[in-house]
Amino acid sequence: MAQSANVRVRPKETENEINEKGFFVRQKNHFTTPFGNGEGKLPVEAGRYRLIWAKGCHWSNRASIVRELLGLEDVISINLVGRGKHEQDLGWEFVFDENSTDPVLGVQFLSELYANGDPEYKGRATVPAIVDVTTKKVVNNDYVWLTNYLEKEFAPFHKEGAPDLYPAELREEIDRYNDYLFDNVNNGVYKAMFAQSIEAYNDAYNHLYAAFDEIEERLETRRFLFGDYVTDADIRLFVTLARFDTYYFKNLGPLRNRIVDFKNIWGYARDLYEIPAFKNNTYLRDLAKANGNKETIFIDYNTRFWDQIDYEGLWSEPQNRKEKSSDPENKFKRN
Ligand SMILES: N[C@@H](CCC(=O)N[C@@H](CS)C(=O)NCC(=O)O)C(=O)O
Repeated sequence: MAQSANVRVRPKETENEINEKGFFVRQKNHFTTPFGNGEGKLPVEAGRYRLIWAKGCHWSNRASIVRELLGLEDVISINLVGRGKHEQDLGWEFVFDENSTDPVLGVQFLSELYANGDPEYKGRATVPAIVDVTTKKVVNNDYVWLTNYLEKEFAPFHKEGAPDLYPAELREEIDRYNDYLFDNVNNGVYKAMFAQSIEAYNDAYNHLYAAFDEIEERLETRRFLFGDYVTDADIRLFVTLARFDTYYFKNLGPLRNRIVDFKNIWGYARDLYEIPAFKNNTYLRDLAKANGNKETIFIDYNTRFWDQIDYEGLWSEPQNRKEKSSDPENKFKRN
């Protein structure tokens, strides 16, 4: 197939997103127009948007979980991207579709949809991306607020009895906690993994484990981060936890603890994994999948064992987190 002029070679983080001290400084989200009613906002409509995400990417996994928890499957369509093999790195591609082409949007690479959204865009074409199917343009890639838009602005389209993941009385507190999670955990792992100086690495590593210690303590008395019910903050934490022992550990160097070593955090992660929307959107085996060469000596752990480990079985082992709740049979506050 002839390649569209809109396909871009992927710019490298190590060339564009590292500061003079070796710290990773993430590129800014480019498409940040909020959803809502009124001028300058993206209209909230059913059938107009498509969520593009990737199994490995926790920023986008958040949105795929929330979409399903809220019953928005018929309101916002969805598709997955992956990596294809090309001489140059061309970034995310619709590799799971026939002819590697998204059947609704008719393109092969995510960068084409970014270029439709802004021909001058020079950054990495990232997921999550929300595409307006009427224009085939990326209209929002603001992973920071995306789940909150689904929770708040798309409320008229939620299924009956959908969970209230972003209760009005907790919003400020959830936002503050989400910022903390972002700096120390969600982006904390990336700060460590992409650090180009040992100073930057140690700084990120120390913040990450200090946050895990705080969370472990918090979860001693609460079933979920904000008490008896799952909120937006739990989804953000879960998606990083799911990748930690399966995938991130390889690039994090010697670990102080794995997730399974934290009594509360590990029980909490499994409590969430029991919920179908979490499980359906968490591809543990794919996260761990390795493509190292088994024929050589000194082979990394995942290359040797990923196909022997029953990740789903491990994550489905029983836990007793119910004990921490005053409403043990319900994980959600419902509207
Ligand atoms: N939009 C954010 C965060 C989302 C993000 O980093 N997504 C990653 C996957 S987890 C991605 O899509 N990367 C594509 C690429 O780097 O080519 C960013 O621009 O940094």
